[in-house]
Amino acid sequence: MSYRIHIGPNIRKSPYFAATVAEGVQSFSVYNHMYIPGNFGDPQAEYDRLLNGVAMWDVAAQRQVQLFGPDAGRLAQLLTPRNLDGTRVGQGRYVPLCDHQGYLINDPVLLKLAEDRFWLSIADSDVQLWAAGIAAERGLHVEVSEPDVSPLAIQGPLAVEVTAALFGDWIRDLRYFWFRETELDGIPLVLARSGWSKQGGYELYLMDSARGDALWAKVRAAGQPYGIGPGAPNDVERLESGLISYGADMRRQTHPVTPFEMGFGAMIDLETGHDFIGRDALVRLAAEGPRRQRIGIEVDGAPVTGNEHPLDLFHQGRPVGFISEIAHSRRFGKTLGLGIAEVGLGPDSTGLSLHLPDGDRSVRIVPLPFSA
Ligand code: THG
Repeated sequence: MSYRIHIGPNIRKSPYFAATVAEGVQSFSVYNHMYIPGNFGDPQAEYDRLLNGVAMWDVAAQRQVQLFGPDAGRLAQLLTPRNLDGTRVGQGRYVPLCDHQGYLINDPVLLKLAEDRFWLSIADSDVQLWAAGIAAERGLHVEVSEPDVSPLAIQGPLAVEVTAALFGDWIRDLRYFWFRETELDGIPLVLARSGWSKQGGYELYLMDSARGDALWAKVRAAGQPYGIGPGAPNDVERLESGLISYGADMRRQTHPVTPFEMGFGAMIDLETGHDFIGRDALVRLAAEGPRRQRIGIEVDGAPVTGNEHPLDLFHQGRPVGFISEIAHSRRFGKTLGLGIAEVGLGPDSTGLSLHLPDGDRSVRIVPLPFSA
């Protein structure tokens, strides 16, 4: 390639931007109108740290949408089909958001900070505009804003040691997706047990963007004995682990998908009658039954390292779905892909293929989660 994406004032910089540049960041992507590091020049070392050691990621682009006020809880429940009854202060939940047609528009982590204060830690779409619009049109008493909050992830099997060294042993007992408001030498933050990998870890939600360099340096120093190094959300690991990436796997404007198709059916509560955006559409879709479903594939032939856009999936020449992301897994010795396809295609289907830049490839549907 002979072109570059330029850095300019229309895209925001993370509070960790300077720190990641100093670490030798080699590429950025754009997520929630903010640069997010892609890699630091040695993908294999970054993958190995995530699987066997510990990595630190600038994930400030996981922006927070804050709901604050007496109707904050009502608005949170209105935004997601997941039943939030029983969610406690200090607890996080994975909460798909749908539009009125029942299509997914984001899949945030919800943090309940207080009875009247919630954060939606969002994937790549403009949830603040959406939530503010819904709140105003429904006459709710709630402020919707984007607070000065920027997550830094510590991921990998040794993340627990690094985080304990920084905050103390209480962090070992934190349950998955739960969090606590705390500070690190006066740096205000929320510490959560979460992160976009299946290797375990924590996320530090920095609450003062002026302290990005300081927080980065403290985590790096505490991680030094454990071989910590920089990294970024890892496409190979996330495919191996079956994590969903809104924007890659689905996007409302380009490749819309319903929660039933995405495999979120068990999270959707249509029984209790609570009101939420998209309810009527989901009731209808549930009655009809899904026409498409999430699939995993293995790609035959030479390793494929990635794809620049969703790829049409063909069955004996007929388009039957799409593959959203492909990556080669050394661990499993296979090229893996995730996608959406018509129901009825199963592991026994033959004649499935993709058009790749270097020619047609046959592929096989395999059960999720992937394995070696
Ligand atoms: N952490 C935080 N914010 C985020 C993400 C994150 N915002 C953007 C994006 N990631 C939101 N999407 C996801 C998708 C998957 C998960 C978390 C956020 C995830 N899924 C687990 C899984 O699928 O196995 C657990 C799901 C569950 O138990 O309900 O962790 O990573 N702060």
